[in-house]
Amino acid sequence: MDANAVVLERYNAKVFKNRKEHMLRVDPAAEQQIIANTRAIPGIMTNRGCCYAGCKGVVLGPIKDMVLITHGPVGCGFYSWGTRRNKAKAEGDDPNFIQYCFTTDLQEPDIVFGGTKKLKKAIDEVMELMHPKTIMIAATCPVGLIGDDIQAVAAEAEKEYGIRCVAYSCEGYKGVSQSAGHHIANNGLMKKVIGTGSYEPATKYTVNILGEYNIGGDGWEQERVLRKIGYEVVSIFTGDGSVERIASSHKANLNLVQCHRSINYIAEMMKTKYGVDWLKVNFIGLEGTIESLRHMAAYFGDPALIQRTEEVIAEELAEIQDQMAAYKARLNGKTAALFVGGSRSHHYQGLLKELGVSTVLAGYEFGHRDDYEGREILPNIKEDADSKNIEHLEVSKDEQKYHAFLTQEQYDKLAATIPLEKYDGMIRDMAAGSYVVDDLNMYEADKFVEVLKPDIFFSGIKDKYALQKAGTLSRQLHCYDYSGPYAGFKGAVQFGHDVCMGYFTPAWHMVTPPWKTRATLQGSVGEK
Ligand code: CFM
Ligand code: HCA
Repeated sequence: MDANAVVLERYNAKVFKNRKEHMLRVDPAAEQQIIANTRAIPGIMTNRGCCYAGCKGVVLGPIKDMVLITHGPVGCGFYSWGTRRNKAKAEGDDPNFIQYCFTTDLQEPDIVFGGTKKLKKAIDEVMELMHPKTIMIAATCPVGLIGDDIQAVAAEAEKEYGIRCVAYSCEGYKGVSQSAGHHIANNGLMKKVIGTGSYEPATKYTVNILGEYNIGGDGWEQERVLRKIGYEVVSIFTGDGSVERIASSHKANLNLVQCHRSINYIAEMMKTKYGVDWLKVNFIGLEGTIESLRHMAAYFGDPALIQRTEEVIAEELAEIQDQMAAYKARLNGKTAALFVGGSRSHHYQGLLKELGVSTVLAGYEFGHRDDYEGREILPNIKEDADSKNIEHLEVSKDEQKYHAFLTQEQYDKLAATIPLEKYDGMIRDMAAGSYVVDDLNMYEADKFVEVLKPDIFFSGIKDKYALQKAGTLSRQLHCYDYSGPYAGFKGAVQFGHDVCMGYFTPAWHMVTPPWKTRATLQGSVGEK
């Protein structure tokens, strides 16, 4: 039986035709394609967020030493206040503004007469109360509709206060999901921040971790292991991030790309502008972590570094092997469905396999085709909805240079042996017969659960409780249900612990939901 066909059966012809293209059943013998990053059908309960969420919430939100002002009605700032678990610690006497929420609280008169005065006033207040060195401004839908010139306000603030002030036109309606917001945020960082810093790395083996937002402390765990080996992490984009470090990130020798979806733009632009190579890594799962560490060591090519890498791998593994084996013994043979934003549905499959759990269904809210199909077979993705609307950075030929650290010959040799600037995509890592569904909606999630009966459904806050009330364990892969870290060696154990804890506490099976015993909606047609 084809689960996709069962799910699609319910739809009318038009919706059927649209949704069919967003689903497939994995066949490793075929080069499979999927439609992604297109507009959700109006009326369908998509799980996606908006452009503002991707720019303000995801990419800029975790930068701790700046004030981020939401220019718009109060709801956008308020509902994006403290909802993502991007942890951050203050460094020395430097400020950490992460816990605050700043918004201009636009009202009807501002919509009629313009909101720039209020924005200027907000900047004045922020300067008086917080004295940040950097202010960033994120626009919400009405700001774009009424045409407030936020760039001009930012330029004025830079002059008046001698600070860095960057405005982002990331109105929620732009693009088709959070993804457009990542792109806008990346462009702003590239134009106004990266390349301006004066921090000088102390060692030769310097890296940035791109697309790591320190959810539940993941970035800290990665940094712990990297430091132990002998790397210096110049900056993390943007988990526990600081403008100061991001500004100096061009001085690192190698960019590690954890979440390809949200930050491949910066990796590309830094390659073009500063010659910094990038390497796709995955620090989720033991195999992923080990492979990533080995690729990094191979990139730098120093025998001492390669040896130290192996020592650290052996040491870390020895510490956790027994615990991993104990969790595996309990979880072996279970099945999982994964539906997260644009990279975790792929990244977690390896870790689950290490715990004996196989993936029967996986999908992204807003992944692009390269996230599903890999990027080396899709050099020019025509249907990239973001690219249609959003400017790409132009970098002059003069600015391009190869990395001083490697000769061209060395570079070519390395690129041929380790997967520099490549990404394999999710489909090719999945088992034959498993399902891939893009932009899954609540009806489809319910139906797939009915047909495939996964033991665990990894998802987010929007569907967690509906799934659990219907009897399926659901763990949140966005916020880790307030646990974590899940990255690296120690994180793998924490993940195993949390999944076991959830699975062997079958609370939801013990309650009979009211809709199983009585009608919850009643009425009759035609009566007055
Ligand atoms: Fe990248 Fe993310 Fe993700 Fe993402 Fe997100 Fe997130 Fe996510 Mo939520 S940047 S694509 S826009 S890994 S916030 S830290 S958990 S949907 S899978
Ligand atoms: C976002 C943020 C989010 C939402 C999580 C969820 C996050 O998309 O704007 O839906 O559970 O990780 O916090 O993805």
